[in-house]
Amino acid sequence: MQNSVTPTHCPYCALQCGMNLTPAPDGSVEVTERADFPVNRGALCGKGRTAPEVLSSRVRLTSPLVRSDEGTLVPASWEDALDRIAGALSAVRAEHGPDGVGVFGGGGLTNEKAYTLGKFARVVLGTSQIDYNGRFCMSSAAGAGIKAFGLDRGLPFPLEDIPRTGCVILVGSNPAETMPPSLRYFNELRENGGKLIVVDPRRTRTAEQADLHLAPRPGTDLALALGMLHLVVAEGRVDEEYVRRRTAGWEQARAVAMAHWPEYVERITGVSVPELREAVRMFCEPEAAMVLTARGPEQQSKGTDTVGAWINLCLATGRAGRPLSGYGCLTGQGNGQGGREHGQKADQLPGYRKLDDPAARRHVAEVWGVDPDSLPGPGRSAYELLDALGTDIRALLLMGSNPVVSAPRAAHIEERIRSLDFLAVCDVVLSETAALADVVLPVTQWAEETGTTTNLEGRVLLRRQALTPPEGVRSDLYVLHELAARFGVEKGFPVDPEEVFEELRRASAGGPADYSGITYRRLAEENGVFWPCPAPDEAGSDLAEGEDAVLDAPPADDPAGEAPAGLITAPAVHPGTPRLFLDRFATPDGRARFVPVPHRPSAEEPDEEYPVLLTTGRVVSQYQSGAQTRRVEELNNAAPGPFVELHPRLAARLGAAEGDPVAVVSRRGRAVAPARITTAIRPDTVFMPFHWPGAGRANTLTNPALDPTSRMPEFKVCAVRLEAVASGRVTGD
Ligand SMILES: Nc1nc2c(c(=O)[nH]1)N[C@H]1C(S)=C(S)[C@@H](COP(=O)(O)OP(=O)(O)OC[C@H]3O[C@@H](n4cnc5c(=O)[nH]c(N)nc54)[C@H](O)[C@@H]3O)O[C@H]1N2
Ligand SMILES: Nc1nc2c(c(=O)[nH]1)N[C@H]1C(S)=C(S)[C@@H](COP(=O)(O)OP(=O)(O)OC[C@H]3O[C@@H](n4cnc5c(=O)[nH]c(N)nc54)[C@H](O)[C@@H]3O)O[C@H]1N2
Ligand code: SF4
Ligand SMILES: [Mo]
Repeated sequence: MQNSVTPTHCPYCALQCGMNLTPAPDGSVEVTERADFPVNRGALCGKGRTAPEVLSSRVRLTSPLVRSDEGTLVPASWEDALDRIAGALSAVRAEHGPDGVGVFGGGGLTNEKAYTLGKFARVVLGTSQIDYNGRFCMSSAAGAGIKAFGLDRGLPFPLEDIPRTGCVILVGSNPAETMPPSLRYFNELRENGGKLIVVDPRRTRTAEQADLHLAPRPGTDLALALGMLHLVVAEGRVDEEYVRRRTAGWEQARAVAMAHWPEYVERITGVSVPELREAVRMFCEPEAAMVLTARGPEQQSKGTDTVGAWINLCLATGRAGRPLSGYGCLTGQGNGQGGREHGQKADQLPGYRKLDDPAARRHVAEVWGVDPDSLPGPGRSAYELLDALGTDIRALLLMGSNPVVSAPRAAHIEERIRSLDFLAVCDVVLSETAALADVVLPVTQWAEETGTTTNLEGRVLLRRQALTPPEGVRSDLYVLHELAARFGVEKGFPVDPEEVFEELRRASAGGPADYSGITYRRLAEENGVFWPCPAPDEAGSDLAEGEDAVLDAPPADDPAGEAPAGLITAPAVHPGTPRLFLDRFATPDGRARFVPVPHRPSAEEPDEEYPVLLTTGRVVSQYQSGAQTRRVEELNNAAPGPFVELHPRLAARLGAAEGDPVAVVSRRGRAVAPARITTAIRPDTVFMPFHWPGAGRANTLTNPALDPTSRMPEFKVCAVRLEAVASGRVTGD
């Protein structure tokens, strides 16, 4: 493996860009272009290019740490650290019952890790209290997708379809900063004569590329979509034939839209009626069109309904389940898609099965060799779980998240974490959350281990090991294997990722996210496989161990398996499903469902005391809680600290000049960061990126109001007031 080139994938976002890694004799690692991977065709953003720096032992953990009697974290042996975790979790279980132990996962974990973590919680700990940070990410889009289409997969088509459609509406998505290599698809769309509409309260780098930028007040996307649907009806643009043939529930949705007059919508959103009309024209005139949402409309206490309203617009105009048309969600984390399919979610079993479905319980329990009745029921959602720490949940095992920085109402959550009897964290660096732990385990990361992820297109990928991990670190799978053994469960928690994947295939067989036809070997030979991909044998789960499904793959010159049937030697493997819903939706009757969703205000609207709206998001050079990217010098120089983006009018009222410290105060707390003054934001709104801890932590301010369906917190809207900070050195931490 040493000194050879390994094709693999970036550790960070949901594009999962392909890259080649070559270790050099001096210990550094060279990243080079991997042009054969179609999603990014060699292009990488700065984070991907510099990702190997986080592999360096200068910035990472290389020994387990345990809290000493003096209260500091000190190095310990693996045996000691694992014994302490097993001992503490058993003690809590004995005293408070299995639900006294919580488990928190992440959408950055590979499918194998997410699967094993969910199994560990249910089978070894017997706890229902497991959830993950993906709940903070795209769970509202998932909820809406399931309601409307009967199935949730980020994009129902590959990115390569974007340049060939007629119009894309990007709602609350800023790929120029969050997925830079994907901009190519939108540029090609425009070169081909297609239109790009961006809906964002800020004129982002993405909005600057758009043919039309709509800048609604944060939290009003639902009204905006209703206003557009109203105009679609009023202007006679409904695709009646499609609505009749492929949907259900139109009359109720239509009635709700008709109650939302464009002038009323203009008052709610601040988007003018002519702009609305122009957007409708651009969207409806071409043959095909798409709506893509990201965190802007989703991270709202009405995120599920908001996405539902945009789906309604697609359905009424016949733009779903047809070539080059559809609704899609741009998922976020490296395995944001797969991480929500294999059982680390509170209500879910592998294969995107429901934990409260008796048939699903039977199927998975059989694969796991346990009694279905022994599986706990659904637990709490991420924020509710974190909020219960130190009360009903006394101990927590955390893998792949840094909630001290990234959870809403973070000061409260930090206090909850501190009140735990016991916290164990597996991480690659000493994150702000790991720093509070009783035991920290240093784990291997992307380039040092093999595993699969599922990108935003539903494409399952093999992220290959390219390097030997440093002394002292072990894999997350090793941790779960060893802990299970200490609980007397010797079998069923393999350390080898491929062995886990083979079991995951069987557990997912027949479920909505069916991976049973996918093998490591296939993934190594193809550029990913789109789920659902059932095993050739209908039963799926009957695949013989080690069976070589790939030998029956379609010929290499026909990777999509689209050659006339006669040319493929039977039995063919399933080619995977790049495009969903073309014949039918995944509902019992095959029809998509309209959901009648009236506008409603955000959980916290501005008032006299808190007159300004705060929204939050990302910058290109930092990733999430910053735990990894703040440790990379080049990225940190580019984005060294938090800031408050505000309009010159607000700044003038405050008497703040560029760079002056500004205090942002909400009902949850107060944050201070330098002013960044720009006309690119609405004058009633300020924006803060959330990548930093300390004084400028955006999540000190955010509102944990939850969406009733997805339990997603309202990261994108809360009410604040601004205060000038008189004597102002702003500390970054
Ligand atoms: N550089 C970088 N890239 C990343 C990440 C990162 O942390 N850093 N994280 C990854 C992950 S996990 C995710 S989830 C994705 C997120 O990717 P995006 O969703 O693109 O990122 P955000 O910046 O959170 O939000 C997008 C836009 O929503 C806008 N917005 C705010 N409020 C509203 C509103 O009420 N309505 C509308 N329509 N728009 C609103 C913001 O101004 C922002 O420009 O990025 C992934 N890629
Ligand atoms: N205000 C505001 N808050 C937000 C958002 C927002 O838009 N606004 N966005 C939300 C969204 S969309 C998301 S996804 C969350 C993300 O926020 P977090 O859940 O905090 O995500 P990360 O910062 O990626 O944290 C991942 C942690 O796991 C570690 N890690 C990485 N890989 C591995 C691994 O393989 N194993 C283990 N054990 N650890 C690993 C990293 O070093 C890091 O410490 O933040 C949410 N918070
Ligand atoms: S766009 Fe995402 S996957 Fe691609 S290099 Fe950047 S962070 Fe990595
Ligand atoms: Mo995310």
